[in-house]
Amino acid sequence: MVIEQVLSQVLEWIKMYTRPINRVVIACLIAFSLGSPPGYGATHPMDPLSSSEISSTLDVLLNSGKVQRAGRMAYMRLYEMPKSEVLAWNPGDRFSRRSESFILQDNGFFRFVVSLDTNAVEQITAIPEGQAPFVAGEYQAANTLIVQNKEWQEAIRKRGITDFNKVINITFSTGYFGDPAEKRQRLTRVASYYPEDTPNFWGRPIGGLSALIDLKANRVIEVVDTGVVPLPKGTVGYDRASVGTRSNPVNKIAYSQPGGASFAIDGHVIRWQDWEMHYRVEQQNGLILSNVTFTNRGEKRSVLYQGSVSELFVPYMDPSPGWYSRTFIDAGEFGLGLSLSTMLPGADCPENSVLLDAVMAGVSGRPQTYEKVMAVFERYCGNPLWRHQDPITRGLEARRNQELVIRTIATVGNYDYLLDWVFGQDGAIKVSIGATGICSAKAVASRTAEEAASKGEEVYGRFVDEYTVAVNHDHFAMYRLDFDVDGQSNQFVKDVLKPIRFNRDTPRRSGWIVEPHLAHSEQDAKLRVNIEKPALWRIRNSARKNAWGYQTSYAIRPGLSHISLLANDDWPQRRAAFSKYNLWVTPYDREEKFAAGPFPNQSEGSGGIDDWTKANRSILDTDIVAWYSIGFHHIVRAEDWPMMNTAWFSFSIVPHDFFDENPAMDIPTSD
Ligand SMILES: [Cu+2]
Repeated sequence: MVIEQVLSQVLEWIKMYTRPINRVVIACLIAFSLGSPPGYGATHPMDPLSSSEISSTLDVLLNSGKVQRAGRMAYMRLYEMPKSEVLAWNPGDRFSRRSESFILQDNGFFRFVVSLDTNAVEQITAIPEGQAPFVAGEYQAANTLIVQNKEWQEAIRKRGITDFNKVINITFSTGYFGDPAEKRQRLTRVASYYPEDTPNFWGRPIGGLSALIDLKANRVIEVVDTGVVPLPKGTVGYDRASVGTRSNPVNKIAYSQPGGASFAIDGHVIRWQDWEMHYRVEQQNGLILSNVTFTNRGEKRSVLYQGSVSELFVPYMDPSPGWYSRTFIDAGEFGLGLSLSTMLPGADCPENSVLLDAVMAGVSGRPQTYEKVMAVFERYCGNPLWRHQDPITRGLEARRNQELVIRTIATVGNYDYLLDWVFGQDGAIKVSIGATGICSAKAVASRTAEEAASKGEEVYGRFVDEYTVAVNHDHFAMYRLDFDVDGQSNQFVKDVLKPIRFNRDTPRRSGWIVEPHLAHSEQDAKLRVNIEKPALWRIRNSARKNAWGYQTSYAIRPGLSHISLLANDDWPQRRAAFSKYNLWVTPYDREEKFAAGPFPNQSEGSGGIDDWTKANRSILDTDIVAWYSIGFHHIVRAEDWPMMNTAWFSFSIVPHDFFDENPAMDIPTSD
């Protein structure tokens, strides 16, 4: 190892030229500056905290005397080394390890940075804005409070339910609506369900009833009863016993890869053909990919330094008392990593998937294993990557499109989100989110839309069953894409397709040309997908050119993507302002990872991307981060009930003059 050789040479030099006492001091200084060996099993600076690192962090925190024993661990995660150090790191080199813990205590919400090299608390910061996500135990606490509340019991009895323990109470985040007094409280709004004879409680909402609870004061603030509504009785079960099996099944298709997987997982590094990437799972963002490179002609070239979901905003459109606050900011309020679901091979992912566990700190700060929450697999969907038949010779060449997929599934309440990163042999990455699960519904007094027409009960949603309206809503998934296209000096260019009129030298009258617009600062790069004014969005290296004289670049190719229609002065929109644009570009800042701010639970909306970009910082010829929002409006339909089929939305990151030619010309044929 190079560093050790250098170190031993330096030690020789110290022995020769210094006195013994100085030798010790200098040797200590050198050892300290190089970082002590991790000793916790991490083999890469981006590795997630291991079980032993989580345990050590907890020990250091408890022994420091600066943490309340009754404190609750909201997040504990790797505190990344500075980017320059990670990039300078080579396998085998030593590196420093730090953890970052966010602890909910009686006296506030605090961040602790712990050095795992020195086992010391290095920083303690009080979190000024926003609150911790919901932590384990709070759901149960809210349930206990509500079930014992006399007013709530009375409201439940009025609805003909006598056994309170058969009511399921779900704790929703409350958002923030401008009352500063709420900042001193830890709020949840509880909705109740009465599943009775079905395993699907989401399909049996109790109408007209909700309650607001302060989890800090352990008290029910208010029970809101706007009147009794019939209990829905629809057939909403989705297990085999409820839905049966159809009489005309299709034959199963089996996946097999006789030669075994062609990817290798080495620690947390995945290698597949020309691709290499590092993965880890964290409580807030879920899967984080780092150091994504593509090797071309023997050269390992950087594409992304890091990519992950940053936030997921799901506002519902019903303004009524039990519903107006349902404007979820899922990563920050519930945690996408904390919501990861176990995967079922053969349905959630192919049978040949490699399923991986994740270890994260639980609410007590101790390590917890989340089993089979990540799938890595290769797939071939029967499509050619490219093909052509020569019209004269009839010679046919075709190549199969085989891809590498890294998948996690986050089940956040009623919704399940499949979160895919799909790597192609052509150097492209497709990023997809698939929404499935159960639509959120309310009970209404009318049986069907015809009955409701005069009452306006279906204005904000759609009847999907008797006395049941599934409420319309949006999903906005914001991705953080820290591009390093051939290194860190990058620029953002928008190639506008400019319609032109031709002069009289040609029979043609019109066409379009490409007009590049180089973005200088953040405000130049707040963009929306616009089919009437198409443009190509590219992250381009400042200097490097391909063989044909073009700066190497990756394009962000949008898919169908909507933007938020909420008003800018509406609190939910202020809190998730990122949803007003499909694309943002910012200069790299290691602290800027969460598009709606690091702690959106009950936050008023500061500390997110809308705030950062107000400074209109330069994004020219520097390290830049692109933020892409996949947005979709969900007008619920009958076919989404009782279970919604996976609806996929995606965008791609595509090499654009990054190579000199199609890098997938030489992939094997099918035989
Ligand atoms: Cu939806």
